[in-house]
Amino acid sequence: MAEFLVTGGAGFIGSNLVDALLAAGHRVRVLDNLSMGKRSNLPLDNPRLHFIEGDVADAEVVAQAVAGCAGVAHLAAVASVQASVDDPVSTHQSNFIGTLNVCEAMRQHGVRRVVYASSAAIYGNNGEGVAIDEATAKAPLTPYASDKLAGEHYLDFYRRQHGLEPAVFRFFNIFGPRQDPSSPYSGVISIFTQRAQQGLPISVFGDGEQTRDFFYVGDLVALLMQGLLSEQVVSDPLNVGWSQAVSLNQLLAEIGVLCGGLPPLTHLPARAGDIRHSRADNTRLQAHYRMPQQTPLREGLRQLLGL
Ligand code: NAD
Ligand code: UD2
Repeated sequence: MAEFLVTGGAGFIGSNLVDALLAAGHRVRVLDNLSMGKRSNLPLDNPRLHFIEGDVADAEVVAQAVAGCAGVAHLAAVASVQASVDDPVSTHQSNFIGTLNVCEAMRQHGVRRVVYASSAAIYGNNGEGVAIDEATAKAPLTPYASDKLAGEHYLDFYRRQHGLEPAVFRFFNIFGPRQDPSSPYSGVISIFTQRAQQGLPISVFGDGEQTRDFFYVGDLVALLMQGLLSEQVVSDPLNVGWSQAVSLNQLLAEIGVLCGGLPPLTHLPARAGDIRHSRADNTRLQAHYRMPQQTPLREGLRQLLGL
């Protein structure tokens, strides 16, 4: 069994990946600065887990964390798009310099495989209303999206120049246990389920007929594991979505069924710049990865609600 580094491993997606790697018998190092992640997301008493509290913007810390690993899942980032708009300079340290530090540390230490968390945000508003494929023109509209796209380009440079093996995934809307609901810009499912459980009013921006392609974190982890462990990986970036459109109104109906009713709904104006319909074309992903059996929305919500 090998040892893997998960940057951002104390966060939502990272900690779910850590659980899967440990369950498969591997050893895991986590590098996280706990800006969003929590110690309580990690099984710290597991002797196969080594937690390093540190910053991916610190090249020396990253080099130490990378040395001797079989591969890296690079998930550390300030995941809030709004935070990148409010503070582009500081988020760039985490979201871009952190990625460059990971590339450089891997080159130094001869580690090849890296799984990279890119985002549908790199497409901006392009492809709205159709299934978005990877050839869709890129339109990074925010510092967050620009850093993610730049990270993709740097990983490709290190692949060509230094033999890195990047597996690049462009996540659409991921949901599931441990997603933090505390900001207004948190994932809509984390906000709606928390408020439904607490009986607090729910704000719907617009008419609720906007659609998203929701992907359960456990299904994502199955793909990330393949990205880390497969003999070979395709270097082209791959969209991660089910190519299924679910409206917020459908989502609310599902949550209502599971919670035995919904709190009052308040309709507010649509968010400025909100994308009306976002759906992945996942043909390329299907061609290169063993797709997990889809966790249906209702089952994912059940897990999230602890039912
Ligand atoms: P998250 O905030 O729960 O996880 C990110 C983790 O990175 C946190 O634990 C945080 O403490 C850590 N971190 C942030 N800056 C750091 C730094 N400078 N040094 C070390 N650790 C740092 O968010 P998440 O949803 O689990 O996101 C994981 C990755 O997936 C991120 O790269 C994010 O941009 C990407 N992503 C997520 C989604 C989604 O739908 N959740 C969509 C697209 C892309
Ligand atoms: C997602 C990503 C974002 C970026 C973007 C790129 C998350 C959390 N956000 O934004 O980082 O990658 O995709 O396209 O993954 N809404 C409400 N009420 C609420 C909260 C949200 O109605 O309390 C609406 C919101 O206006 C939007 C939909 O729900 O229409 C989904 O919102 P979101 O923030 O979960 O995700 P999204 O797709 O806007």
